[in-house]
Formats: sequence, C-alpha cells, structure tokens
Amino acid sequence: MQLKWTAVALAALSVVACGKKEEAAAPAASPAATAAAPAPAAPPAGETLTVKIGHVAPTSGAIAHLGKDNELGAKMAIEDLNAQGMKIGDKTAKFELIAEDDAGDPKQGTAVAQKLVDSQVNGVVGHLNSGTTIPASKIYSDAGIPQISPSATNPKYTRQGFKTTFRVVADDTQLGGTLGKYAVETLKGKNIAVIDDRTAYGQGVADEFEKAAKAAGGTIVGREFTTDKSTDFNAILTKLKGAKPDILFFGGMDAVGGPMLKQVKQLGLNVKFMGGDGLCTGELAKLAGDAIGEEMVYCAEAGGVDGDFKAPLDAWKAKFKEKNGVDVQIYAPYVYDAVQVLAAAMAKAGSADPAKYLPEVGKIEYKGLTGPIAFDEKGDIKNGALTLYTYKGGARTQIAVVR
Ligand code: ABU
Repeated sequence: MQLKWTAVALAALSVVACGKKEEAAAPAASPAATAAAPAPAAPPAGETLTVKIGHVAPTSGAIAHLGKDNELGAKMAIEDLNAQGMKIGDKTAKFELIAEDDAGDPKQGTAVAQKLVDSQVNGVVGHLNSGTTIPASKIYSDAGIPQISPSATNPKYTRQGFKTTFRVVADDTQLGGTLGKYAVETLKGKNIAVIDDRTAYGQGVADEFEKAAKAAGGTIVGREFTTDKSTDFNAILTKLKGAKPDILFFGGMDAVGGPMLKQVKQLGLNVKFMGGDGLCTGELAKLAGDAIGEEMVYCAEAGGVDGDFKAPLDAWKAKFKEKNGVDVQIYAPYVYDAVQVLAAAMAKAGSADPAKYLPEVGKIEYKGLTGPIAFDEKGDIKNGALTLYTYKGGARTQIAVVR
C-alpha cells in the first residue's frame, strides 16, 4: 500500500507555508523607517481558510474520563495542524475545534449533532459511544458532513448505507469474535457466563463474544443484563455463580466493569473476567482496586500497532502525558488520527467543502500514529488490528496485537 499522507509530508507542507509567510514579511527597512512604519497590514482575508472540526464525546457523567481523553486527542491534532500551516487549495487553513458533550446519551447526542450541523462544521470526529454515534450519523449524513468515529464499535454504524460514515477502529464483530475464540482456545474456558449493559455497544459485543465462544466449543451457562448506570450487581452475579462459570464476559464500559469486578471478588466468584474495548482502559485498575487481580482480567482495544509504528505511538503518548498531566486512557491517538485524516482529505481535494472533500476521505491512504488508515466500501478501516491486554501489578499489560 502506498501511504501518501505521512507526518513527514505534512511537515513539508508546513515548511512551504512558513517559507511563503517569511518572504511576504521581509521588507528591507532602515531603522528610521522601521520607527515610523505603521503596523503591518493584516493578510488579505482570502489567504486564510477557517476549518471547523466538530468533536463529540461524553465529557460529563460516568465515563467523562474517556470523553476527555478523546477530546484531548482532538485538541492535540488541531494544535499540530495549525502549527504546520497546512494549505488547502491556495489558502492557509486555520483549524478550529468545536467540542461538544453528549454525556453518552442518545438524545443529547442527536441534539449536539444538529448543533454542529447548524454551526456549519466542515467535518466531525465522534461520537465516542455507539449508542450516540449511530443516531447522530443520520443527521451528519443528511447534511453531507463527513464523520469519523474513533471508538464506536457497533457494526451498524457503517452498515446504514451512508456515504459520510467512517471508523478508524475495528468493530464488535472482530472484537467479540476474537475474544470469544481466545476465551475457549487460549484461556481454556468451558463454562462461560455473559453480562451486558443493554447499550448498542455492550449488547452487540456480548452477542458477538457469545457466538464465537460457542463456535469454538464453549458452553454458555448464563446470560444476564444490567445498565450502563448500575452499581449493584449482586443479584445477577449470585445467579451466575450457581452455574459455576470459569469465564465471565462483560459487555460494557469500565465505569460499570470496575465496581462489578469488586463484587465478583466479594462473592468469591472464581472466574477469568473478560470484556471488550470499553473495559480495556488504564482507569479500570483504579476502579476495581485489588479486585483487578493478577492476569485475571482480559480485554481488547479495537486497534493497535507493532513494528515500526510502536516507537512513534509511545512517544506521542509520552507527549500527551507531559502536555495534559494524564495518561492516555485508550482512544485519544485514534481521535488524533481521525482529525488528521479529515485534514489530509481536505488538502488532497483542495477544499474544505464537505461535498468536495468527502470522496477523498473514502480514498485516503494515511500513515497515522495508530497504523495505516484506509477505508473499505462501508467506511470501516481496512485490515483493522486488535490489541489483547491483561492486568498485572495493577497495570494494563499488552499480550499481543492480532489481525
Ligand atoms: N467501543 C467501546 C466504546 C464505545 C462504544 O462503541 O460504545
């Protein structure tokens, strides 16, 4: 695959743009002339193109730590793009971030999506949750605005026939499928219990897990559900304990998974605890305390890099920590790449008009922090990776990157 838009290429654009600015701002002036000179004229309005990028995630509520992680990734991309002085057509682009909070709530998600459309954003990165991303995608599609989700993994998002929907991570079919197989073939699970939080993500990933675990020869001994706001799981865990599972899979986010793990320990349930990407955060170890155990919890991020991509991603994560004072939770680098992909498509089209640059998003071949990004006909990432993790010594620890 030929990767056309690299960080090096973007830096080269920056050099060209800066060179032009320096030429224009270098009059040969004597000290006396300088003293009397009027303030330099502002550049003609036509030289700058304001590009509005909308970003949506839950920056309030139980998973605000994940929403803020995503938003910081978007901010870092905007800062880097502006520092590079990227050209779109013959204009220097000035990127502006319009960040909205959907609180992980589908209704609030569609309300802020309409707000972004009304603000005439040129592109959108988000939302974080499948349950907000899917309904919001119709609003962006109707307005013809390209949308890239950095973290919503429910397959339905890209299977609605919209031309505007893209995703830079693997989906729940891949996540649940890989984890189900891993549960039986590697962790040697035989009797498997499943809980989900009834969200588009939680239920979807649990269904895929269950299907794959059964196909690999596992037996599903119980299926229960909770909500994405629950804190007491004693009734469902007690019921499942009676079925003597050796694996317990939870389809849901870390904010619910952490307290659930504490109750698993209190009830003496002797299981390997598994989950998808929503569980697979640094925060989970804090939320679960000593219930995180040693190599007892297994999960997967819906992306990942190895080989030559590892060092630049690690360096970016270190920069993120230095700048923001917090570690990357999970999807900030994917948000960073999603913003860069929109910008690269605009540069390629020579326009930030959604109708003009949308075809370039679909054709993009971008070498990102999170690996090569190109989309299939649905808008899903081609050849998406997964990273399997466990928790050791209270820290998320990588097992392997798989495709
Ligand atoms: N993929 C996990 C978190 C976001 C979601 O799909 O709801």
